[in-house]
Amino acid sequence: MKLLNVFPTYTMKLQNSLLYARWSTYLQLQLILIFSINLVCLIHPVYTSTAPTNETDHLALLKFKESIHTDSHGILTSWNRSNHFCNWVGITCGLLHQRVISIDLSGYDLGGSISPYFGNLSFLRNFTLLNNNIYGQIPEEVGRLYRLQYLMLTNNTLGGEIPVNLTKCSKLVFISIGGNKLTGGILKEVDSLTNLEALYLRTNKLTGGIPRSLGNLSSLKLFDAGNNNMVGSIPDEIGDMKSLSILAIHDNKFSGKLPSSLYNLSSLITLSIGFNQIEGVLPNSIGNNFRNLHHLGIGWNRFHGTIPASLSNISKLQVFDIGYNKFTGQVPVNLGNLRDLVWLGLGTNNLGNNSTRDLDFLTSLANCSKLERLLFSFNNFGGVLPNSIANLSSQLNRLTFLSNQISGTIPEGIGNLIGLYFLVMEDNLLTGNIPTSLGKLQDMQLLDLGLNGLSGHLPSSMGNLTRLNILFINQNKLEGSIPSTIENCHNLQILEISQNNFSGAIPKQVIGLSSISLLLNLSGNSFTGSLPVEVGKLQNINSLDLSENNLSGEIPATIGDCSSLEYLYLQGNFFHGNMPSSLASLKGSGSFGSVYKGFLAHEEREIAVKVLNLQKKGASKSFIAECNALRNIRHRNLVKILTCCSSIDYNGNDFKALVFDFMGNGSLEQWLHSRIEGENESRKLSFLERLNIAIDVASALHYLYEQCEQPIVHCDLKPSNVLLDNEMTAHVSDFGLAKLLFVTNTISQNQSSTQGIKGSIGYAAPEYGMGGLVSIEGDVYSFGILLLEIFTGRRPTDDMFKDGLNLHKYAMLALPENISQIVDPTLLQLEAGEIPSQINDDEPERQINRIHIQMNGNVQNCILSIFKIGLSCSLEYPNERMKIGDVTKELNLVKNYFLSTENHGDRPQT
Ligand SMILES: *[C@@H]1O[C@H](CO)[C@@H](O)[C@H](O)[C@H]1NC(C)=O
Ligand SMILES: *[C@@H]1O[C@H](CO)[C@@H](O)[C@H](O)[C@H]1NC(C)=O
Ligand SMILES: *[C@@H]1O[C@H](CO)[C@@H](O)[C@H](O)[C@H]1NC(C)=O
Ligand SMILES: *[C@@H]1O[C@H](CO)[C@@H](O)[C@H](O)[C@H]1NC(C)=O
Ligand SMILES: *[C@@H]1O[C@H](CO)[C@@H](O)[C@H](O)[C@H]1NC(C)=O
Ligand SMILES: *[C@@H]1O[C@H](CO)[C@@H](O)[C@H](O)[C@H]1NC(C)=O
Ligand SMILES: *[C@@H]1O[C@H](CO)[C@@H](O)[C@H](O)[C@H]1NC(C)=O
Ligand SMILES: *[C@H]1O[C@@H](CO)[C@H](O)[C@@H](O)[C@@H]1NC(C)=O
Repeated sequence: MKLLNVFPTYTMKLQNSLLYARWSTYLQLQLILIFSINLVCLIHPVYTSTAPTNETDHLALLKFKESIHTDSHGILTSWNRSNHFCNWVGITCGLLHQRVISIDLSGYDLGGSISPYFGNLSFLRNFTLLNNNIYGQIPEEVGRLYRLQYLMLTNNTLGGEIPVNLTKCSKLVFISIGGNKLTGGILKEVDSLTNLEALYLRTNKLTGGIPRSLGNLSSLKLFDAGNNNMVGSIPDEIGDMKSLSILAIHDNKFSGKLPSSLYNLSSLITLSIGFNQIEGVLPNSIGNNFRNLHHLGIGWNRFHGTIPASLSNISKLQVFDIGYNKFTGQVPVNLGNLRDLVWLGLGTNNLGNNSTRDLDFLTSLANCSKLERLLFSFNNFGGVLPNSIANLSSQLNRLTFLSNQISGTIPEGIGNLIGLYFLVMEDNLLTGNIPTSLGKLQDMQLLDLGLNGLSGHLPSSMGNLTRLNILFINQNKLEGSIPSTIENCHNLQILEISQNNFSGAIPKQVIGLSSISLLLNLSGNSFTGSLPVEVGKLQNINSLDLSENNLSGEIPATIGDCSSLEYLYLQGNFFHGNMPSSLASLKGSGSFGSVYKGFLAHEEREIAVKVLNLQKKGASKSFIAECNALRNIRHRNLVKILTCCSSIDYNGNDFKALVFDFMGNGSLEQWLHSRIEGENESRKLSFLERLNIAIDVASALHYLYEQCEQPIVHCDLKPSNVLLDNEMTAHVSDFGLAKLLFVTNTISQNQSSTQGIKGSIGYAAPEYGMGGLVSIEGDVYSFGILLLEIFTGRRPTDDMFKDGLNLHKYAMLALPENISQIVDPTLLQLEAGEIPSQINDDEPERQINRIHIQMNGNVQNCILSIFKIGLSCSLEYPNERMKIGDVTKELNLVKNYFLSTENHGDRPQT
């Protein structure tokens, strides 16, 4: 449920933001650098040309203006006849011949398409429309601009393919068409652009592979095709681009190994290939080839092997990111030679050996005075944190080593790392106290020390961390009281300190931290006393967990002020009194009939609360009495009622709620009739599973009728009231509701108020429709229908049941010879040993199944017996129906027979 979601989201964010730079600043810098250097060369004298004239240019510009529909800054108002076109905003003309040589209209939010007339601007050298909303295609008339050097259209919404005619513009130096929606592949004719220095295609929808002809572009310095849908392996020819400085193809689906020729590109400054499926090892010589490399980003691929020691020779390396691969072995201890290192990303590999030497590399990193990020989560690092971490760069802002086997204490010297704002040590074997010096890290935003063996008190210096958003110290052995200084952490959004040995009262400063918007989890400690009324200050909180403590007293009504609360866990305390009615006004409640609210008793045990929205004010005392009676009813096939609450809500309406065990596998209704979302092959119930469910339900009814103090009639048995737990054991829910509602409605009883409890259409016994009283026989009828539904897969309300045909008759007519025609086809397929890839309920499908699938004889016998039981239960006259005791007996006999026959064809139980 929601609480559980908090963690994956958090971890995901952590992994994305901590471990990976998806956007390289270095790359951008380079782009701007190359771009601006070359633009300087633009203003050259212009030569004459015979055919097109200055008038052609004039017309082309007017046409250009015409196809721009949105100009919110009014840039094109200057484009008028009272003003020579050479003076129009964004236009540069050649000095001699008054012809347009440059159009530069970047970042004006211009919306519209590119007129094909622009192909007539035969002197055009620069066409720059960066950061606008230009849509449509790049006109193939671009091919006529044979003087074009700069085509800069990045960050628009251009679609279609890159026109082949573009490759005729042989003077092109810079193509920047990233940030669009271009499709198709990179043109193989690209090799005709022999002057090309930059090809920036990042963030489009390009497909296909990298053409080998790209290797001919010996002037190319920048190739960026990142964030597209490209596939295939990197061609060897890439190694021919001797000028290449930036190679960025991250966020695609490239696979295979990097060609060895790549490592010959000694000019490379940036190699950014993360988020692909590239495999292989890094060659040992890597550091001796890539002497100029600043940025090596190969994360989220399938590399394996060890980190070559030669890396330490890439003296300019700033970013080294190999996270999310399968690297093994030790991290070279000479990484400290990389004095410019800013980012070291090693997370999610198999580095380290759980040995004492694993963290030796940390000591050498003291030389890297520019280090900002040091990430080595999800590896096998063992050993203890060296005291030398105190000597790491004061620029270090992120230090994460989530999920390793690092032991020992947290060195006090960690307080020297005053740049830290992300510190994640969760899930290691750290022991000892939380150092007081952590309080010096005043920029801290996320501090995660959870899942370790830390002991002692939570230092009050934590109160100095006023920028802290998230504090995880759950699952340690911390004790004592929570320091009230925590109230100074007025940016705290998540406080998770569950499963420690904290004791004493919950300070009102903590419970009243109104900044907490996501989660406050104090569960599994030894807090005593009552819940302070300040709890009402948690107005933005989503999840509050106080379960498994020693809290006592009444739950303050102010809890109803926590208007964003979706999950509230109070179990395992000594609270007394009623649940405050104010809870009824909380988010999540309020729709018709019954509302389930997710509550959680403990991580292992979820519960559900059913709020009964009653219009009538009722006898609360009887409700509670009835409810308490229900609480005493325990059977392995009944949903356990944990508690009930009854009260008046703010509006003066009755608030009545039942608290149940939460059933992990949903309802039988879902299993029989809906495919599980997001799964192509939804798991279907096997024969044995269905039989077990039927037996479970029958046993529950048997218990309700014959083994309770007073017989309890269910009145509304149907698949949605049969819930399945994690072991697929069925539990009947909503039993006794009829009586509860009856009690509640006695004051102004009328027909309509009791109608809802006489069952649901299709399952309600025929006599109910004729004013008959609710009865055990009525329930048995519903059970019979349920049984037929379980094995036919047909709802009693199926469209086919009309003109006197109903599920009972449908089954009766098929017996005994034709039962394979009515059995749930998915069951036939399952019993025939196949798992259906897609189950379609329509008739042709059934026909095919009938013809092709031979039902196993034993199964057939069993199903026949079951249908007979279903039919006997759903007979028209109440006194002719089978007794529930006989039903359970017979169903058990069927099961025994089924199990005793060998090779019964059932799928193995998981
Ligand atoms: C075009 O050039 C001709 C001759 O060079 C000149 O007379 C005319 O005014 C120019 N027109 C524009 C719009 O600049
Ligand atoms: C034409 O452009 C000039 C120069 O920007 C401007 O001052 C003038 O208002 C414009 N005329 C019209 C009719 O928009
Ligand atoms: C595109 O190139 C082709 C082949 O050279 C040529 O026939 C066609 O006219 C060009 N299109 C335009 C609009 O210039
Ligand atoms: C394109 O947009 C992105 C995201 O807004 C921005 O970071 C980048 O600098 C833009 N590119 C150019 C060339 O302006
Ligand atoms: C590209 O290079 C290949 C050999 O690597 C050569 O055959 C081809 O002619 C070259 N193309 C151009 C346009 O130079
Ligand atoms: C790399 O360069 C070396 C010499 O500089 C050469 O011997 C080798 O063949 C090249 N490797 C590839 C794959 O191009
Ligand atoms: C680093 O480069 C030097 C000089 O080329 C070389 O002698 C040394 O072996 C290299 N170091 C590693 C670890 O490869
Ligand atoms: C150049 O553009 C084309 C459209 O692409 C027009 O059809 C031509 O008439 C135009 N030529 C001139 C001389 O303006």
